[in-house]
Amino acid sequence: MSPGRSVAMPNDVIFPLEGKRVWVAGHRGMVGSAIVRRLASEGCEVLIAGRDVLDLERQSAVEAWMAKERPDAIFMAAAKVGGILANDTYPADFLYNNLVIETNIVDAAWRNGVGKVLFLGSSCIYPKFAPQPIMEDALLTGPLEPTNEWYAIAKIAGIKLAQAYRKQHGCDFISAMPTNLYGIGDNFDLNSSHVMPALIRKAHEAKQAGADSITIWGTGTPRREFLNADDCADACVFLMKTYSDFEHVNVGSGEDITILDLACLVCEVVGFDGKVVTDISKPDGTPRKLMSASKLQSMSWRPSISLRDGIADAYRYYLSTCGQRSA
Ligand code: GFB
Repeated sequence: MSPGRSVAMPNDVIFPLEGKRVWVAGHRGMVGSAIVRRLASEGCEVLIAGRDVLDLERQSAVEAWMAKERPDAIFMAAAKVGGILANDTYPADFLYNNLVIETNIVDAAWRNGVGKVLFLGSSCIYPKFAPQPIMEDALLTGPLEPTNEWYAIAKIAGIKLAQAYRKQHGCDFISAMPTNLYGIGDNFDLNSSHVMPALIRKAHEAKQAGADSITIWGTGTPRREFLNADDCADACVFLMKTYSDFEHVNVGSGEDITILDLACLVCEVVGFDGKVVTDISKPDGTPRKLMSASKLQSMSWRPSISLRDGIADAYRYYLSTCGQRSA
């Protein structure tokens, strides 16, 4: 049995949230805000702290806030995130900011006797050429993808922090590794965003301008797996309530798609019928990162939002916010 493993059956609720004080660190981000929405039906008290109240990069501030607010559980959704170009351009920020946020929260959680912590990582923790679909035990078996190794190292450190505090101090700290996420609250800035919001924006602006094509980065051949942020939030709440073990858990849809096919699907949903052109001066990144969904599926969790429906929702969100300016 792994260190600190609970003996409960996988589907049993071993950590009910009802009546608990639950802190969602990073509640303004796409995943954090989805977790806050999801927690509305759990009968818990949701704690949030904006940047004006709590700077997660200051250890003393995190310790003081935690000692005062005394959460029973924490979802660690706070992170500096971005797409391939942002990761490649700001390696120091992606490494330092994420490391410091993780260490501050995990250590303060232990010092304040927090009952459960769920750390959120990313599928880029796995080796660039990991066998597909990627099992959880592929971690640290090969070199990382260079465009995002800084972020990946920080996220691997987060998993190891959770494991170390579980092993040394008996803390019930667990980790979930989501695949590429998209949805309500996404970042649509073309320089720093992930591919999905970038494609939605490009297709929308091309439609508005009557253009005959959109340009995507790289060759269009890399494959990516996508999960809607609301499905991810549901999986995180599920794991918080039912999972207690050393190893992290992949959170994905179990299916992937080429970037070119994704671009065509986005154009269809947005209603843009022009061409998709590739810009091979931009990086492709990892050729493929389809995670195995078997561990989470064996606990009987499945996503409920199809890729097409999720893109339509994300497009509606885009139109209701940023898209208005160019509509
Ligand atoms: O989503 P994305 O930026 O991140 O890019 P990664 C995925 C793929 O889409 C790459 C291509 O092959 C990009 O070249 N792509 C095509 C585009 N057009 C565009 C575009 O207009 N914008 C963007 N952003 N991409 C990130 C990591 O990797 O994934 C992070 O850098 C994290 O660390 C995150 O793991 C989930 O999937 O390549």
